[in-house]
Amino acid sequence: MEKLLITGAGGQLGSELTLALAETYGENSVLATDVNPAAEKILKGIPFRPLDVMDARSIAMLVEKEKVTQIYHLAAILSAVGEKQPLKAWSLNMDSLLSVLELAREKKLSKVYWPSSIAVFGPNTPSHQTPQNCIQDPRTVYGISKQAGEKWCEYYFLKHGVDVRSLRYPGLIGYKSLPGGGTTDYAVEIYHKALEGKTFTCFLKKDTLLPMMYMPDAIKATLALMEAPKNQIRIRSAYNVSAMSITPEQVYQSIREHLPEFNILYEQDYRQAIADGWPRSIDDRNARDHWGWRPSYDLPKMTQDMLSHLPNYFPHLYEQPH
Ligand code: AKB
Repeated sequence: MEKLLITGAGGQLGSELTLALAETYGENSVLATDVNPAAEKILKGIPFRPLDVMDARSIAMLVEKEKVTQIYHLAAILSAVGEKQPLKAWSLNMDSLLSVLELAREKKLSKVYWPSSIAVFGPNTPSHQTPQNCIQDPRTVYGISKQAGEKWCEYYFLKHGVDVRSLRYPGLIGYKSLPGGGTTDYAVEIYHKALEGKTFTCFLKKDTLLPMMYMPDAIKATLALMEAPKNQIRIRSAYNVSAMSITPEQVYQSIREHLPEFNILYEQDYRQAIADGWPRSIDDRNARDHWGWRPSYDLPKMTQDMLSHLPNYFPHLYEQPH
């Protein structure tokens, strides 16, 4: 029987992916971990252990004790926070990945999942329909760590046969969890502010076009990649995946279709420079051809879904005065 260990299970992707994995493979096949013990609360009874991914020995002991066969290594410091703590971001993102890959080699784990990002690209990358293989010149520590991480994943596959798989996620938008420290976080916060009836101050310019994906699509892509037969996975660095390309103004206008009173202000900060170096759109034909990737959500469908589900997930934020 497979046993899946998830690191960073309390994070934006982790909290949703952990629930999806528990639903797909059964709660007892999943062991959620996070450095923050409070993550246990949002994981709805899924077996949980506190775990600091910087502690390689503790990961190894948990893998041994719990007979773990697969690791979903999601813990990371994202682009915006990474720029504030570059050395910490580098060591957390890289050292923990190397500990997981080494463990996978030593213990012959059956699979490893590790998320990459569009942050591997930079200002000299072709920005429209960014190809799978092209110049990558990341300008953030997060992006550099994802670029190096991709090469390490490929290396462990080629040299040691570790079945490690990865996706280059665009900005992720979901209603079940809050983002933590990314440049694309505005696209989640804007929905919260709209429902709270407050003006949203956007830290990116109104016409900043970025690739984004609704969380159900991100989960669908991850499960499909991990379920695909080994011989269909022909890219062992990380696959480009894409769903939609949108600007803050387009997100704002799509919300106003439902909440016409909603207001926005634009006040860019240091995250604008990060976003300016990232692709505008992504060519994901390899993911489509190799393992059948197809997104289901565009902007109007996502906005409708976000606005209808958010109040149930964060009811304390949206209680109406009596
Ligand atoms: C971030 O903004 O840092 C992340 C990402 C695109 O990887 N959401």
